[in-house]
Amino acid sequence: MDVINDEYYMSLALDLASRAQGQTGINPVVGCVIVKDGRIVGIGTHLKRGTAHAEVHALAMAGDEARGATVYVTLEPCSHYGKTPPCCDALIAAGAARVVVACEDPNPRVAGRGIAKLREAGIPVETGTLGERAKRLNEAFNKYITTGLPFVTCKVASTLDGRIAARTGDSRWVSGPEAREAVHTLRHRHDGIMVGVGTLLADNPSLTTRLSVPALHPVRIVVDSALRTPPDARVLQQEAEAGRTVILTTEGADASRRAALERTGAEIVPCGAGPKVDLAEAMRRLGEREIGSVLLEGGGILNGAMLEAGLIDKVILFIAPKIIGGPESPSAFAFAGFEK
Ligand code: AOF
Ligand code: ZN
Repeated sequence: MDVINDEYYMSLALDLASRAQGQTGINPVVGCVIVKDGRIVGIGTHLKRGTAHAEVHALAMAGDEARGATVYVTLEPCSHYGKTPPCCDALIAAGAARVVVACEDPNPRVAGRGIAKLREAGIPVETGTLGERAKRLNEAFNKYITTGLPFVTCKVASTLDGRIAARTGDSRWVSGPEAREAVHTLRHRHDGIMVGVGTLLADNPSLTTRLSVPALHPVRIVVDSALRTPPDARVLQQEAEAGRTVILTTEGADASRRAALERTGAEIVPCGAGPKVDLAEAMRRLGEREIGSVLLEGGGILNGAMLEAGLIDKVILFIAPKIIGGPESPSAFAFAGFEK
C-alpha cells in the first residue's frame, strides 16, 4: 500500500509527466500536483511546446486554494521568460506555502535560479524527491538543452547470437507482436527515427508509428552518403499522417539525384565532404533542426558506425530466444571491432 507522503504526490506528478512523453518536442515533460490541507486541489502537465507549463495548469485548477498549499513539481520551476512567463513568479503570486521539486532544470537559463528565487521569496523548497526517476524521464531533454545534440537511442531486435536477420536479409521472424508494439511506442516518444540506406533498400520501411490508437510520427531520417534512396521509397511518401523526411548525405552526392529527391519534399542535408556521412556533424545538423531525440533503427552498419563514433546514448535490445547462425547473417553492430 502506498503511504501518503511527499513521494506519494510526486509519484502522481511523474505519472502525469510521463504520459506526455513524445508530445513536448525539445521541451521537457513536467507534472505538477497541488495539495492543500490533505486534498489534491490542482494537477497539471506541460502538454505542448509553446503552451502553458505544468505549474500554470495546476494553479489555474487550484484557484484560491493554492494559497498556503504545497506544490509538487517534477522539474525546478522556471525563472526565465521563454515562450511563457516564469513559473516561480506564478507560484509566489499564488501564495504557495511550500514547494517540493524532484530535480533541478539543467537549462542554463534556469539551472538553480528558479529554486533560489522561490527561497528568496520566503518559500521553503525541498529538492531531490524521486529525483532519479525525474531525471531519467527527461534524459533526452537533459542532453539536448546542454549540448544542442539529440539523445540517440539505438533499438535492436536480435537473436541470441546477435544477428538481426538471416543471411538472405529476411528479418521478419526476429521479434514478435509485443516487441513491435513497444517499438511503435518508442517511435511515438521520439522526435526523429533514423535508418541507414541499406535498411531502406532492403526493407522499404515507411517509418511511421502504428499503434491501436492514433499516435505521433517522428521525423524520418535516412543516412545515405551517395543518395541511393529511390524517389519512390515509402519514407518519401508524404502521407498526411507521416512525419517529414530528412536525408543526411555528403557534399559530393550527385546533384541530379539530389534534385529528384528534393522534388518529393524531402530535405537533403550534406554532412561533410565524404565519402561517408560525417555522423558527428549529422547529429549537429539534426540538433539545429530541433530534433532532440533520435530512435536509431539500424541496420547493423549504421549502428556500428554510430557506436564507433560514440554517438549512441542508450541501447534498447529485444532478444529473441532464437539462433540463426551463419557467418554472413548481419550483426546488430557491424564494425571493425576491438583487438582486445
Ligand atoms: C517549468 N514547467 O512545465 C516546463 C518547464 O519556451 P518555454 O517558455 O516553454 O520554456 C521552455 C523551458 O522551460 C524548457 O527548456 C525548460 O527549461 C523549462 N520547462 N519549466 O517550470 C514546465 N515545461
Ligand atoms: Zn515554467
